Amino acid sequence: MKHPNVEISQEVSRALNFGAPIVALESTVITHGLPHPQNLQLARDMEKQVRAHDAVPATVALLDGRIRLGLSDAELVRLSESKSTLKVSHRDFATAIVKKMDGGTTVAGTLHAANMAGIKVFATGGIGGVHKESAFDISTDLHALAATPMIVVCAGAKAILDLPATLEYLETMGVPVVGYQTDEFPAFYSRESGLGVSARLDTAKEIAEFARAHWNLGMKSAILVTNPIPEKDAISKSEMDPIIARASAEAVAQGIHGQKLTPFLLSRISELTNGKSLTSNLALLLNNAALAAEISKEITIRKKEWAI
Ligand code: PSU
Ligand code: MN
Repeated sequence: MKHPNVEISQEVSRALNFGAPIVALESTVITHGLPHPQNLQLARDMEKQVRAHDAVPATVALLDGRIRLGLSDAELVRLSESKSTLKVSHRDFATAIVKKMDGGTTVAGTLHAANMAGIKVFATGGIGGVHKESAFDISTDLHALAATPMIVVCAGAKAILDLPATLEYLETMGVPVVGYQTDEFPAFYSRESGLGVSARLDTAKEIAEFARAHWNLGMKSAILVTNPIPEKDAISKSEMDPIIARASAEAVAQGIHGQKLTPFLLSRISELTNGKSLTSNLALLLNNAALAAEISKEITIRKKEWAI
């Protein structure tokens, strides 16, 4: 793929040419989701985890107004240290390009860029969704999931969101919500939410076959694979609920909304749990990178035969 605003690293380019397994990684988690220096550690560990599972990581971000897929270590450092990066969802790409800015791509932004390059699998922590604090705050992530044929591995969505409304929205938009080895939609820090998924699948191979069946029918949406946080790192819903309610009330009281809302809630929750939520966050991200790599291997083995 050649595009004047897009630059793909040599390693990712080569993997694309050879049809080798690739996992796209987002970068809002680095620029706006986690504090320094844990964000840098995480960015490095995500890449390492993908490699340990025999796939090539493609961290997506904007640097000097260029859409980049595959970053060097020095570029990860730069992204993790910068205080003036843009949070890049669909409507922000052009801003970053004309102003030659650095930016972290959200789930929506990463989906768009990775799909342009022909990557099929993407690992993240949690997707954006329908917020509780104001009636029209619905993340672009949901629209991007409806319109982009990729497999997105996440740990569900944080209970900072209105989870029933988020799931209703995904249903309306025709996005399959797959539970990996679970019948329950996971709620990020917690394995439980009391909400269901549209299908349960137990292996990476089954997920690849599911994607093929979905796309072969002409469906254009993503497949959202929800992978519960490992048991040992989970925080129970009853422990998280009051903390989330408090962070949410503070956001309303301080008039925080729009793009700033998610980062505010994430950092307040980390403070209110004395960093316990941060440890969980890192663990689930690595768990998702591993599953995404396994799925991308299953996809690439069959890519030619399946013509996807
Ligand atoms: N949820 C998390 N951690 C995150 C995000 C969401 O638990 O870091 C980030 C993701 O990059 C997601 C974005 O795509 O926030 C959604 O932001 P908004 O709600 O403004 O669309
Ligand atoms: Mn929003």
